[in-house]
Amino acid sequence: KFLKRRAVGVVPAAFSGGQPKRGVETGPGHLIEFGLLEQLQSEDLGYEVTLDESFPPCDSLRPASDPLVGRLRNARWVSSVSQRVFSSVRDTCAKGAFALTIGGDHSVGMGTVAGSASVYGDLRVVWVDAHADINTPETTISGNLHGCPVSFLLGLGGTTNVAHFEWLRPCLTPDRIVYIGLRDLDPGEKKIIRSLGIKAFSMHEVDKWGIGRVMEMALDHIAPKRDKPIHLSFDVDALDPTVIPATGTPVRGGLTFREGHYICEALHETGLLVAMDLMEVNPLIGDQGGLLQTVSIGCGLVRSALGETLL
Ligand code: EXY
Ligand code: MN
Ligand code: MN
Ligand code: MN
Repeated sequence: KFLKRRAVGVVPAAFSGGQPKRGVETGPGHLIEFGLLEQLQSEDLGYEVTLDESFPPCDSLRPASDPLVGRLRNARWVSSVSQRVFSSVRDTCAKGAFALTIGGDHSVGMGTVAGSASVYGDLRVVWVDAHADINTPETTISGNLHGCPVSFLLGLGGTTNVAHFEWLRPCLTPDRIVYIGLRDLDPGEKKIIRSLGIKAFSMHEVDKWGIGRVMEMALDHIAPKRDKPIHLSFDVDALDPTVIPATGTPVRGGLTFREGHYICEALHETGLLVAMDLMEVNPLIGDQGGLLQTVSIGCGLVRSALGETLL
């Protein structure tokens, strides 16, 4: 309904500055090496695929000095990389193509969603994650910005006045985002979600209703008439660590392989999906077998969101 062309623009967000573990900046390279782009071009899917090859390597945008901004770490670096991601996603969406961002840590989610929202003013967001990523500069305990992108998108708790983030303006409201897969929230994040009444399907709700019903309820909340553009921000740590071992902040009790794919399939079926992020693939966590499994399943999730079916 919204995409004008059967085309995908890929942003390889090779970035790790939103959290302390190295390795996650090599996630995009591994996904591409595994054949993600060819898979999307294959006979089955048949997309025209464009890789943003001008995306700079992680360290090239790293400032010489990046002092703490309050508790926030690497604020200048996260801001400049996120702004770069923002432009690339915005340009892809403006061309009527599907914007696919592969990561890389989830801090750049502020750039991906801001980018698609700048083209699709009425954007809705499905945030699939073990974590809510909604800490503010005041509530964050770790100071890691991959735990904060949603609060920047909503303009919560002083995020509109954080140094270096002047380019980022709030582009989302609490009624336009829904969470799936949550199970590891900081106390301040729970308070924010409750007080803003943000719709969230934690693993408890997935257990209770099943993923089929959860997807219906999630869509009824953000697009009751099924007529709004949707951005899927998928953190691979939403899946159980037995399924996705190569990620930096694994939390037990996660989504199954099929539940993860079902989310992507159900969103594709709506015909409303305009953008997807696949984030937090960290090839340096765990062994070679776990890496291969993570990368192969990561590619499968993207293919499902872009229309691959089982039959
Ligand atoms: N809530 C914790 C923090 O703010 O540091 C953990 C965040 C992990 C975020 C990962 C990307 O989803
Ligand atoms: Mn997460
Ligand atoms: Mn995340
Ligand atoms: Mn994570």
